[in-house]
Amino acid sequence: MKKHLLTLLAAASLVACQSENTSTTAATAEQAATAPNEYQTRADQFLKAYSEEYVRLYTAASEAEWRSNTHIVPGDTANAAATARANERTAAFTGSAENIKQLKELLEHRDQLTPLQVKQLETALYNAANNPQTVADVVKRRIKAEAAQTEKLYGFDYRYAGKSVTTNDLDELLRKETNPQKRLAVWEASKAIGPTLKTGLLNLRDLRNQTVQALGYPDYFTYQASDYGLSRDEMMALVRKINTELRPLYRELHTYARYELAKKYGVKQVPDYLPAHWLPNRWGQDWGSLVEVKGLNLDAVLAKKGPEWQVKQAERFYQSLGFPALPASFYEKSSLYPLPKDAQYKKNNHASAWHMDLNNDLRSLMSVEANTEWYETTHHELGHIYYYSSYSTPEVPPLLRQGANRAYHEAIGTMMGLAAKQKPFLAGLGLIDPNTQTDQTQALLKEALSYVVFIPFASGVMSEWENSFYAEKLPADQLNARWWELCKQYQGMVPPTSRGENYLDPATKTHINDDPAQYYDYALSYVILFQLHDHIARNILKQDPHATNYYGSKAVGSFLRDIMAPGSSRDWRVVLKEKTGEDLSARAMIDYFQPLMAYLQAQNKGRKYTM
Ligand code: X8Z
Ligand code: ZN
Repeated sequence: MKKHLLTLLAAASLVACQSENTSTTAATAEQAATAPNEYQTRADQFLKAYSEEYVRLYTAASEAEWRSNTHIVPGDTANAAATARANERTAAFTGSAENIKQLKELLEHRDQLTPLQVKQLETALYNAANNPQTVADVVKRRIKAEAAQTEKLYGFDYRYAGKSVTTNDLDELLRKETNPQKRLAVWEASKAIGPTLKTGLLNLRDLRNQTVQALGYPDYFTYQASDYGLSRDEMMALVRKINTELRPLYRELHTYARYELAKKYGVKQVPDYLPAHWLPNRWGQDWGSLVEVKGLNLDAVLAKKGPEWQVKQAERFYQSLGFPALPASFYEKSSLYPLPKDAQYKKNNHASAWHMDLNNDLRSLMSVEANTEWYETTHHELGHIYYYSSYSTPEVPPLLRQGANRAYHEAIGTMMGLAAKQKPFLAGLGLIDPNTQTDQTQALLKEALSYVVFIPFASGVMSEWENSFYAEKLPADQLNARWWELCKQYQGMVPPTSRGENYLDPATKTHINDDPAQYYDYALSYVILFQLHDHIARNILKQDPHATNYYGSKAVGSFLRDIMAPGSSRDWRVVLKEKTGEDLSARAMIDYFQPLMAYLQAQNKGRKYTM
């Protein structure tokens, strides 16, 4: 995930920004171009002082968080305590009664302010709602509880077959192990962490809800959705629509997988729903590794190249589009690879990208190994890193150094990961033999098993569960039941054995704990990335979207930079329309996979459909 921690930068020049903000009127644009009015001068002074302090505090908090995520000694709470202190200091400032008062006052005169000022003030007020000091005690307890939950989450000792194992080990076993009994044991080992997080998560739900309620948001889910300018109902309607649109394709993939996996595991009676431990991923969110495409076996190539090469290669790809080399500090300060086996501490095992100082201190936390999953993730994380560096410019004030919306931030790197696996790209790099015949349908099937399969998980299970959890006050004795109800409904997946309320399977997903109520970001990011990819392939490269090679295209680089460079200073809807000619829509994603429908329907002929 993207760890968004504020930074200091040079005082932002508050020039009027072009156009699209709805509050812009010709009159205000004109005023801004001439002498600033009284309110603009006040806002300017306020934002300058505010931003300086914000960046200073945020940088300190980033450093503490970084330490908490990269150096975890179970039982030693010093890091968690330091992180809590740093976050409390940031909260005391961003949520101070005085700042909230000033922000609200200034925003009462929004018609007199420049669009860029309004955007910053709104962002600051949005940030304040996460930390209002009118409920200082609640905020303080939440910060402490979050630090403790992180420690538990990443300090957990996963055990399989009597030994400590990493999540990388478990993931690899789930991709490769063919014995169903062993698979069950691996899957269960991966879920052992759930119950340890239950008290903490329930406590966090209340504290997160109470925090944002102080500034008038009914619940934490609504608060997060408002960052897109959407109500909770609008957000849920959007993710449900995406899910419905991709459902016919998912239904074919689900049927196909049930029959193929039953064959693979030697089970005669094909189950109506997929047992979770049959799937090559802890949550059934990505089944890409089920299919191997002859002539396109990336794992074999990557194994020879090694993990460092993957990171460097991702950087080279971005550079080839015209992006700069990563600063030396990226390599010096990041934590990119698994810890040595004998390390006396642990680190966060989930990939993330960090904008430490909202300027040039860019870091990534990963545990890269040489395989397709990490190759993809490396491209994903560098997408965040290049997004950070694209908007870290004097034109973009610190408060607006974030994605056009959160989904854009997730979309760029995932799109680059998709592009970096297509045949012409791999052949262009000399990683595969361009003359080898490859089966295009199998290649598309493999992609669908990653990208399409993800949608019911992200826009269905995760979003619905968190909506129930935060906004609908899901009772504490129905947490796991609701999770599995959603898994069945959306993914057509069931637990291999009964999973009562003594388990907490949703909490085994990182984001449920430390990136709460925003997993729809990823679902939306997939939709957006296919829109961007479709545009790039057809209109910039003039290539088939299924067989592209972005490498070396400065035109693609400048297209992406145009999207990223303004940060959140431009409205995300306007940006999408301007860059692709479309509103947010699953159209491009559906079109991309359409050729697979006929193939899957033929494969599934005579098979029983269950969803
Ligand atoms: O969390 C991530 C990234 C970090 S922003 C590795 N992703 C989601 C996940 O792993 O569940 C990328 C795709 C979905
Ligand atoms: Zn991400």
